[in-house]
Amino acid sequence: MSDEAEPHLTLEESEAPKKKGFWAKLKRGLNMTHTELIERVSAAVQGRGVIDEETLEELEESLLRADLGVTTTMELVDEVRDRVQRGQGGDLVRLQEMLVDQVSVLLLDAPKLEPVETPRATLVVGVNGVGKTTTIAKLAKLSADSGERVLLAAGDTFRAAAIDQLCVWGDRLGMEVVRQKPGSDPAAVVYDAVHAAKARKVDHIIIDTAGRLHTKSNLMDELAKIGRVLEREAPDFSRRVLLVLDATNGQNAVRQAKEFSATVPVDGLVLTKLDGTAKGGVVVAIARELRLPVAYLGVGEGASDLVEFRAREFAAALFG
Ligand SMILES: Nc1nc2c(ncn2[C@@H]2O[C@H](COP(=O)(O)OP(=O)(O)O)[C@@H](O)[C@H]2O)c(=O)[nH]1
Ligand SMILES: [Mg+2]
Repeated sequence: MSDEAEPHLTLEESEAPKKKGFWAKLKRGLNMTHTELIERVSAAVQGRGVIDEETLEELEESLLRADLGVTTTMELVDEVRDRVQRGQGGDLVRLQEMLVDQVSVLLLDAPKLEPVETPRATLVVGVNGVGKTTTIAKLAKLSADSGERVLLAAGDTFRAAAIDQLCVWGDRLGMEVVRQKPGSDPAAVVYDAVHAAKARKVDHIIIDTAGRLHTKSNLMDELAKIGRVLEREAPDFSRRVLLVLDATNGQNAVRQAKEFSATVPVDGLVLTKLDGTAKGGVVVAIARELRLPVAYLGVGEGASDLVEFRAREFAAALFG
């Protein structure tokens, strides 16, 4: 699959990212969803030789099973039906092209993550198990690969194992991790991290947090306190909050994102574990319903298994 060519891109938005392996990683990560979306529709179109109501029904079911959500599914199916009636139908390839176009348009309409200048502090939030710590390692690698000095802050002080896990990543990546004892105040960890960062001329501090949704007010207080520490101790650092969601949770991830973004001001989303689900269409549902920028996609457990979210490429990997 790594030999596969980049899709032919026409929209102005999508100068293909030059990062090596981007397309191969994205394709591999979305493989299960792609199969879910294309296999039965493909069999239907090829079996019947036309795009008719029955093939449209297959398409509708596939879109729903891949978790694109009811609204988007209905819009897509209606649009395909319209085009077919206007004589733009045809074979499977034509159908795939239509879907890539339509989904790109939907995704391009969603907000984009504003780049923030260095030095910057990224706060990573999300419920336990969604992939926060792993995502931090990936973000750190991305940052370091682009020449930035990175420092990690073990702000999930709730469990010793969480601190240790971040330190293991720090060792692997050759990055400093600022930590304190389990149970200590995350804002104090951030305070230490900021001072270490200034001393070492760090460009990017990435902060792990214990995102426990059942203690919403605690979470809010905790994040507000971290915010105040950054404001006071590092006013020159730009800040952003990334919410990590597990794509294998499907529509539950949508609910989680709604709850979180009502509690915490979120700048962007990271959808993880796309490699382990046939429900990757949830990315489309989330991008449209939440009006929050999807920033990155997690496509594996390794430090390199993160790709930037790009609308056109994402649509092409789903349906192309
Ligand atoms: N397959 C896959 N596994 C992932 C991905 N991101 C995280 N994981 C796994 O999900 C589990 C929980 O991740 P972790 O970073 O500890 O989550 P946290 O509790 O939110 O910090 C670990 O086993 C990770 O290896 C991903 O993109 N793909
Ligand atoms: Mg963690």
